[in-house]
Amino acid sequence: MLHRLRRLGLSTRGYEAGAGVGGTWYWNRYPGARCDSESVYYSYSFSAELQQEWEWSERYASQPEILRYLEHVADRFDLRRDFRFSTRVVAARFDQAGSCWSVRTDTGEQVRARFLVSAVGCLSLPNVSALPGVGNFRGPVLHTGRWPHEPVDVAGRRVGVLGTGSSGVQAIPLLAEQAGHLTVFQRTPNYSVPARNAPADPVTGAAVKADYDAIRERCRRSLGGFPFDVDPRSALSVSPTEREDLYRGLWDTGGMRFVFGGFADVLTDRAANDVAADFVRARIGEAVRDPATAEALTPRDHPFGTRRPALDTGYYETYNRDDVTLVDLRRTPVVEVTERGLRTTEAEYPLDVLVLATGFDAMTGSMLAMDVVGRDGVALRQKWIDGPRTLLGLMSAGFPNLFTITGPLSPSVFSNMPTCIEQHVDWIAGCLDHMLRNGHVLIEPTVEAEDGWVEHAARVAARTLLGAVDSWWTGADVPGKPRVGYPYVAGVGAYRTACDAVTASGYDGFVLT
Ligand code: N01
Repeated sequence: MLHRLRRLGLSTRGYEAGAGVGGTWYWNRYPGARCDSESVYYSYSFSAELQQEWEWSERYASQPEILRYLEHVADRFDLRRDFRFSTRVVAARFDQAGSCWSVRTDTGEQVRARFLVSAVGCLSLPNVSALPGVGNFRGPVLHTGRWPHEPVDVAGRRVGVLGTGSSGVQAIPLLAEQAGHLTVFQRTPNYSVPARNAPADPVTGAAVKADYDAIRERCRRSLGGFPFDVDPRSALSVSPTEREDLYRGLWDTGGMRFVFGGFADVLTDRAANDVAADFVRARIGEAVRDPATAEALTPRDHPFGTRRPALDTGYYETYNRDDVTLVDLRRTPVVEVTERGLRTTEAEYPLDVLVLATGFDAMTGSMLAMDVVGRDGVALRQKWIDGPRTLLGLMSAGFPNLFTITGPLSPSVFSNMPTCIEQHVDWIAGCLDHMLRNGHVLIEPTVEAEDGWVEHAARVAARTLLGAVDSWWTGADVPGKPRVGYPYVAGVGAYRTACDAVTASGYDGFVLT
C-alpha cells in the first residue's frame, strides 16, 4: 500500500506495533509456524521482477523464510524509511472541520492525515479472554501469536498446549518432539489435512514462473485465491468409488486443494459435505492407534470446512507417542489455570510451560482495539456493536477516507490472503487516484449501500453450511462478540467482480465530495 501511495505522489507515514516488518510473520514464531498456502501462491504479484527473482526453499514456507521475504520486499522497495516501528496507534478521530484524520500513537505522537488506511490484520489480537486464573501460573505462558524471539527450551519439561486450531496443530508435533511430556487440551476437534511439505521442486518452480501471469489471474478469479479447479459436479452425483478416488488424490497431493479443489457443493450441501468429512474421519481412525483418543480427535459436531481446517505434518500420529496426552475438554472442561498447571473438572495437570494456541479476536479485534471515532463523534466500537458494518469490507459509513485492507465482510481469511491484500491495495489506490484527479476531498459509503452489502453478505453465508457453525469466522470464540459472519464467503472472484463494478460505475454506493 505504501509503495502505491508513494507512486500517487502522496506523502506517507506508516505505524507498526512490531519492532520490524512482517505482521503475522513477525509475531507468530512458535515451533512449526509455516504457511498453509503454497509459497508460490502466498507471495506478491505486483512486481514481475520480485516474483521472478525470489526462490522459495520449500513447498510451504516456514515463518522465518516468509519473514525474510517480507524484509527483502521492504528493503527492495525502500519502505522502512516511512514507518515508525514499535509504535502502536491508539486513537484516530475524524476532524470534520479539517476533513482529515487525527491519529494518536502510544509514543505520544499526534499526526493529521487526509487519508487513513488500516492494515491491522485479521488475526493479530490474541484471544485469552475466557481463561480464569491465567495470571496465577508460575511458569511461562506463551501465546502462539506473541511467541518470544529467543528460542524457548522445553527439553525435559512438562508442556501444556491449550487449543487445537491451525496454530496448535502446527506446534503440537514439534513441541511433542522437544518436551519431556506434552499435554494437549482440546475443546473442539478439528479437521486437519496433510500438508505434504517438501523441498521446493525446481521444475515446478520454473514452470510456475514461466506461467505466473496466468496463474495469478486464475487466483484472482477463483473461490479461495488459489489456481485450483473445483470439480463442478455434486459429490452426490458420482459413484462412491469416484468420490473416494477424488478425495484420495487430493489427500495424497496434500494441502488446500482438499478444501478448495473438491466437489462444488462441499460447503452448501450437508450430505455432500459428509463425503469429505467421512473421508477425513476415516484417516484419523487409521492414524491414531488408541481408539478412544482417535474418537476424541474426530470432529463430529460440524461439517468439514465450516471451521478453518488445519494443514499438518504428522499431527494425528503425534498422539501415538507415549509422552503425549490428550485431554478432552468437552468431557472435562477447564476450571482454571492454577499456580502449578491447569485444572479441569476431573484433574489438575502439573505443567512447567503453558502454550496458549487459543487464537485471536479475529477480523474486528485489532481495529476496535483502537479508539476510532468518525463523523459526529460516533465511535466505531459503537457503530459495530452488533457486528461489523462495511461496504465491501473496504469502508464504513460515517468514517470518511478510512480504508480497511482485508476488512470484515471482505473475503480475507476465507482465502489466500495475499490475493485479497493486493486486490484491496489496488482498489484503494485506484480510488485515491480517482479522487486526486477529480478534486474530491472525501469518500464514504452511503448507509443504504452499506446496509445492502451487510444483508447480501449474510444471505450468501446463509446459503452455505458456514453460518450456523460456531467458530472464529462467526465470532463465537470470544465471549460477548456479536455472532455474525465476519468474512465474505462468496469467493474471491465474485467479490472482485463486485468491487470492479463499483469502480466502473464511478463509485456507486459511495458519496464523493
Ligand atoms: O486459532 P483458532 P489459531 N478454553 O481460533 C481453543 C490462521 N492461521 O491461532 O474451537 C479452551 O483457530 C479453541 O477451541 P474452540 C488460520 O486462518 C494460519 O489456531 O473455540 N480452548 C481452538 O481449538 C486459523 O484458522 C496458519 O472450541 C480454547 C483454539 O483454541 C487462524 O489463524 C497457522 C479456549 C483456537 O483456534 C487462527 O488459528 C496458524 C478456552 N478458553 C493460524 N479459547 C497458517 O497458514 C480458545 N480455545 C499456517
